[in-house]
Amino acid sequence: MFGHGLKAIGGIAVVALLFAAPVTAEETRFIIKLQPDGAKSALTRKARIEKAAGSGSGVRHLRTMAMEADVVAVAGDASAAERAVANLAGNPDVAFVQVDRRRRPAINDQYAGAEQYLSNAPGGIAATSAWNVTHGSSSIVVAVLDTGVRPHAGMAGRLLPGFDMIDDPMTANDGGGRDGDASDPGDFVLESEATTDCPESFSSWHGTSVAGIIGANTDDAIWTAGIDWAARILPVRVLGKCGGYDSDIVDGIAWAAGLDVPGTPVNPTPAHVINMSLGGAHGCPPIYPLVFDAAFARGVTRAIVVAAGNASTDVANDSPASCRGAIAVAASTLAGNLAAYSNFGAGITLSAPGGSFAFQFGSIIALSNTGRTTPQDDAIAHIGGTSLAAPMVSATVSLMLAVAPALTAAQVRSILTSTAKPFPAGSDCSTTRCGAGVVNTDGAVRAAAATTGAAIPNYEGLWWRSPAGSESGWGINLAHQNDVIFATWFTYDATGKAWWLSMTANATTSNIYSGTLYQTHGPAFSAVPFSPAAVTATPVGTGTLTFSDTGNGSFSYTVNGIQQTKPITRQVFGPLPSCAFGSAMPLAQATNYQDLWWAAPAGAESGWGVNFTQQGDTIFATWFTYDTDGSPLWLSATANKSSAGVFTGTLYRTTGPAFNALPFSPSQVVATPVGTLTLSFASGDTATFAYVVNGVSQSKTITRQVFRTPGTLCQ
Ligand SMILES: [Ca+2]
Ligand SMILES: [Ca+2]
Ligand SMILES: [Ca+2]
Repeated sequence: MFGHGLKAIGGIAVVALLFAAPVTAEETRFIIKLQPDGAKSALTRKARIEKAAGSGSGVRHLRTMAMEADVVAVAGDASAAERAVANLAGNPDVAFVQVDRRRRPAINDQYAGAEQYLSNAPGGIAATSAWNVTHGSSSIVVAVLDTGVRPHAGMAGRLLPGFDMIDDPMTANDGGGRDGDASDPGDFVLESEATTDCPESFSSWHGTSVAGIIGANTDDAIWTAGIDWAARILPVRVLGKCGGYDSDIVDGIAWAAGLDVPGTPVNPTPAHVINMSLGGAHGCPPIYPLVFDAAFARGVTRAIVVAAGNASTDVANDSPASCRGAIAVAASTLAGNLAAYSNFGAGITLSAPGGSFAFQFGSIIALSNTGRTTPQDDAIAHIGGTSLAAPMVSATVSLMLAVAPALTAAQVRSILTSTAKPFPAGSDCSTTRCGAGVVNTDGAVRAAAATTGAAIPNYEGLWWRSPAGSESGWGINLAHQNDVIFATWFTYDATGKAWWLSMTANATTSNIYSGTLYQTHGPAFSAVPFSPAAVTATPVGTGTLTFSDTGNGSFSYTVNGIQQTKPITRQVFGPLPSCAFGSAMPLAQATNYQDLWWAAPAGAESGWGVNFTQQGDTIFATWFTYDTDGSPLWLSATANKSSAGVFTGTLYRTTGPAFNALPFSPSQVVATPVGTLTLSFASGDTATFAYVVNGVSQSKTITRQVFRTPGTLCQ
């Protein structure tokens, strides 16, 4: 089982509590947590444990650890030792006893491939798009509990000093126990050192690879691209030769989170995210939920991300991934299937690319070292495993915290799972097998930013040809809610008649939105009732909006085979409001009414609408509806404030050069008054839309069209 013997402590004392005598016989280690000392016995925990164990039990106190727990050793292999401590476990003074198991890096074999996992491919994490929102923040700290790190040139400037938490010098392989140097001396196992449990192996440089997935320097032309360009990596060394003990890992978690660990200095840079690409068999031992709870309670740590393990089994059989509070990450392929090696099951929180045996799905390129035993030169490795999937989630969280530092642990978990990419059709994954989906770095970062209400560039408003006025007569109105822009393009058909097309454009990055352009026919504007069922939308092409900032961009379209690209800019006729998605203020309280509106209740007359662009006391309204023959028709009005919440103006019907005319000559645009418009706002999201057009008078109640809750507010 897990009774890997302590080969030699060799008299190297860690703290005075340690027995200094060398150990030669096989021993099994346990973690013991006592009940609170209700008797106030004034005994040390060591004395209480020895008393509870009784004389002749063979229970030997090794040291105290975090969470007011203790590590003990018992002579004999695991089964013999477990029998020996059975009495101890039943003692009323003992809260729990668990075997101090060894955990291993959750790594697999080597693969060839590229960093496709960063892309917007179906199984990719869309980091490249997230980078349009943020590159990360150097004030965010990600702890990597692993084999330590090499000072790889691909991570230059990104490493904090960290700590070496490995207590057993044989495991540590750096000549001693705990120390302040978390550099990785190699975790190779020589033939002479090998056991059944611990086969001969080369050094893995595992911690360097994991750290590099998170924080390799990006866009610097060398080595790999990390997911977070700025966060600092806090290496906490807990794995060495043959992995590492639960007791060191738990102390490493406590230290990383900023909690007290006996005999160690307090971590001056507590970690916002803790990554553990490690694990081992058996369900969750009780010490892990304790330290997780304490880490979250300390307040800095917002996520503890754990690799699900590579045993192709239910994650319930792997720890600490199965422990309450962990974000358990399974490995997916770029096609959105479960990686062949990955653990799975109801305990998985979500998946991330881990590299695959199937070459065409790509694998993971990570920072490494050429040394087979001791460290030599910087290198890359082509590797796979849930070890690589977990840091993709950790880096996603560090980017989320860069834009929304106040997110709670619960919010982090909720955003990760709610934004995860659903498994594609035909995937062997389901939510009960591989978690909520594949981590969506872009979606998670945008959702995190939305909680602050300000971080996503918002392009809502009326735009026209740049430079301003050069093609006066047509325009495009953008209703922008989170990752979607609903665009209505006011232009002219080949006969010069007012004509509009609409597009639901989805974000491919924070500054590029693309969609299908539709021409819509429907009941005449004056129809009573207006029946949405009679509206038909026909795709006529595609459009892409690309923004260079929140006031300038380009509109590129292909309509009926005609391709054009035009620079566009905001149309300014008064003081520009500032618009944001997800404002804390309810829409009903807004006093700026800029938005896309439609008949109330929402959807009652789906098919027509009106865009309001409000700058100061002026609303420019573009009303998209249908002519008496059902063809698309738009009318516009400049409505000025006449009293509180009331805006009035003249409605115009416009003719002009066809949308594709070159040049588009504004002098050929003719605007003819056809009636009047009165807007009366009862609140920020309810109004009366009253008009008289060619003698036809109507009044309709309208409301804002919210297609991404909670909508966009301008003020
Ligand atoms: Ca050491
Ligand atoms: Ca060290
Ligand atoms: Ca790089």
